[in-house]
Amino acid sequence: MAIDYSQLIPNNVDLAGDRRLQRALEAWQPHFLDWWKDMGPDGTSNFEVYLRTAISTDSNGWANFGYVKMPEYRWGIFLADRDAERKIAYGDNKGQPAWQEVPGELRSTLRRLIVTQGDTEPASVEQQRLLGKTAPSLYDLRNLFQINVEEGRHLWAMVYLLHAYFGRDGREEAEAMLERHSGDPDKPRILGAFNEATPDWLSFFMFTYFTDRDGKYQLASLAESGFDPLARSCRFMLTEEAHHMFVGETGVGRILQRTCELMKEHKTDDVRSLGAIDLPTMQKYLNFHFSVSLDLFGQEASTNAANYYTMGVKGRYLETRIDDDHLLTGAAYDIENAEGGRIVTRTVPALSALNERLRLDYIDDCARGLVRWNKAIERAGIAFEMKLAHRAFNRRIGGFADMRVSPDGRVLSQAEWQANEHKWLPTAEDRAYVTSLMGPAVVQPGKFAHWIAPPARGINNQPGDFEYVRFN
Ligand code: BYC
Repeated sequence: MAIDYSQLIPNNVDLAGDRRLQRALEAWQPHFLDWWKDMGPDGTSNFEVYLRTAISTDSNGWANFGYVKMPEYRWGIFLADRDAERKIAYGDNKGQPAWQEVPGELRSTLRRLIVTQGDTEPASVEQQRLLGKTAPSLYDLRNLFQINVEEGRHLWAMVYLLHAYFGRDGREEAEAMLERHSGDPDKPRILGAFNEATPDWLSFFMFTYFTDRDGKYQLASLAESGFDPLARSCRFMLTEEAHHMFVGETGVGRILQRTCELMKEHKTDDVRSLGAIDLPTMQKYLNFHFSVSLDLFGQEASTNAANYYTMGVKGRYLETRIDDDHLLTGAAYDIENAEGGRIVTRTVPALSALNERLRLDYIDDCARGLVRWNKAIERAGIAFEMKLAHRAFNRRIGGFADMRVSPDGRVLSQAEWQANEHKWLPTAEDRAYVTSLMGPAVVQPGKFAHWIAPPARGINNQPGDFEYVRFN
């Protein structure tokens, strides 16, 4: 379905056909733009950036490239096409037509999920606000801005749902989305990982690898929602999300590549003396971002998750491809959990284990990128392996939150943890070192900061010295 760009708010939901909704969203738009000015990428209002903008939601139209002045980016409302035959695939309402309106009894549950999802989007823009000042290249700067504008659009996607389907409460929630801020002690963002700082590009790449991947899994679960407008919104958001994880995977990969090149060339592990990021420090950043992202899946055993599923508001990853009854009422599932200070495997009702199951799907997906990174390290002839920490490591949410566990899954005393934490998580000194490498931004086309290798190919197949950002 083509997107109408002649409107103040580009959309493919026939906004012009609903004047009240259109006016309400047009009243929210300046608040969003004020927020972008205050909390979005710092000092970029004159930049022209080679961005991709969706002109339709099908495979030909969603990646249309051209220079855009960032504040003039056309944030809009794009839903994947409607399947008029779509049925709810699971839970008590399995087989019923997908809902086009919010069922009264599910109103607060759905609103809460939409608000939680929406809140993460501006949060990540806020977290990345200063990174443009230290970009390692124009290519990376452009990718940062692409991610920022799309996260802004993902906020629009959720705000549209709130305005269109949740009346006054929804409008209030949409305002509150711009009032909470990442890391604000009084009005923080809802989920933990979105209140952490993203102060440097190693953190940014780890964030886009691990935390955006939570986005992929949560959006995929919400794409199974019985509430069809939510499902269609999430389906389109997923197409954009893939690029964010690509930026993370290749970003980490390029730092690794540079480090390995220097290790080989100078026959040393001490690449800090050569101005690069050593492999153990990268592992520590990985441990941090992986563990913080694992928390985003919630409790291992969750009645919320069971209720979402039974009610038909949030499914499993690729629900319709799973071969079972899609009710799960009698089914059981094994999960690792904490009991009496030990990690034990327990069999629990499958319905209550849905968060954990999604987390396990996510962990498998995370592991795939590590295989590729490790192959590159191996090809360089270096004996080092990046590893995913045990999922009980460094947790704040769920059964493991009160335990101390090493990256290889050993339960530790507090004293053992304290004695070793500096080996597993970035220390203040590690962070200071990584920060010291950052900036000023490298802005000559085709040039890259010393600590990162160039990408294998350009965006939209542009040449290596392409001017991805014009500063005017
Ligand atoms: N931090 O029964 P549980 C993305 C709360 S990322 C703080 O397990 P549930 C993106 C929980 O709210 C994807 N609180 O809860 C990425 C609950 O509170 P109440 C974001 C937490 O509901 C990068 C209590 O603990 N989308 O898109 O099953 C850049 C009990 O927990 C946390 C979504 O998350 C936490 N980490 O699961 C940009 C999808 N975890 O009820 C964007 C929508 C749990 O006791 N959200 N709690 O007050 C959900 O599906 C669920 O809310 C959660 C939590 C999976 C997050």
